[in-house]
Order: sequence, then structure tokens, then C-alpha cells
Amino acid sequence: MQPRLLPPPTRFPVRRAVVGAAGWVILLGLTAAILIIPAPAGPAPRDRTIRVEASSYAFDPARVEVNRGDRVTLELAAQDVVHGLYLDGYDVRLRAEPGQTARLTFTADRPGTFRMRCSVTCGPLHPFMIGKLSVGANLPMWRGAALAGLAAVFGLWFLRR
Ligand SMILES: [Cu+2]
Repeated sequence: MQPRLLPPPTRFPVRRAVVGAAGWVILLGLTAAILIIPAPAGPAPRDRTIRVEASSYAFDPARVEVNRGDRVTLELAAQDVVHGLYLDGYDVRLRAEPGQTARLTFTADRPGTFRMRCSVTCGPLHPFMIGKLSVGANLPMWRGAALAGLAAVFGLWFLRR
């Protein structure tokens, strides 16, 4: 009995090209969507009080997150020596004597991440006494992460073809 001949391998160059083109269209569409989709409306603004303990040479908490539009009351409590808090971008400045609490209210109307720096020279490591205030969702970061994920998925897909 003769071995049956398998049909010659067929290739579908046209189909491959169409699938490839569709892949590019989807990739470009998703990329555009990630870049264009506007920020979702955040939660309703509210009043909040945030107590920051300052001691040589750190703020606790070192990272504060609020939503855009919140009315934020910052309380700065100096634990050991005189400390200050200057908030970049908002021009907010506090100064607390040892054992005392200084208080200030502002509206977090500017989105982004801002540095909180000690504004009173409190010792040799004073320049490193830095914290952060984040206002609103960190959209550039999420967009970057989404684009990286998309690139990884499509990179694998193109390699496998
Ligand atoms: Cu200081």
C-alpha cells in the first residue's frame, strides 16, 4: 500500500497580511484610546484633616494623597525641634514649634505630585527631610503602565506569528 501523500503545505500570505494589518489597527486604536480617554471624574471633594508628624529628619506620613478639590487642613506637629513644611506648587508654608501643632487649610485644586519640604533648618540632614503630596489620580503613571502592558502583549503576539 502506498503511503498517502499529504497535500503540500499551503500558506495563506493574504490571510496573514490581513491579520497583521488588523493587529496594527487594533494596536494603534488601543494606543490612541489610552492616550485620549479623559480622566474620570474623581470622587466628590470633601474636607479632610491630615496630621503630619515632623521629627528629625522625616515627615510621618511621608506620602499624603488627597483628591482634587478637597479642602485640606494640614496639621504639622513638631516632635523634637522646630520644623517647617513648605508645599511646592501650592505655596503653603507651616512652621511648628517643638511640641506644638501648626494648622493651615487650603484647597487642593491643582492635580499632580508635589514635594513637602522642611522649611526650617533643623540639622545636618535637613535638606533630606522631604515628603510628597499627591492630588488626584496619577494619570501619566497609569497611562504609561497601560502602554507598557499593551506593548508587551503585542510584542509577544508579533513574535509568535
Ligand atoms: Cu528641617
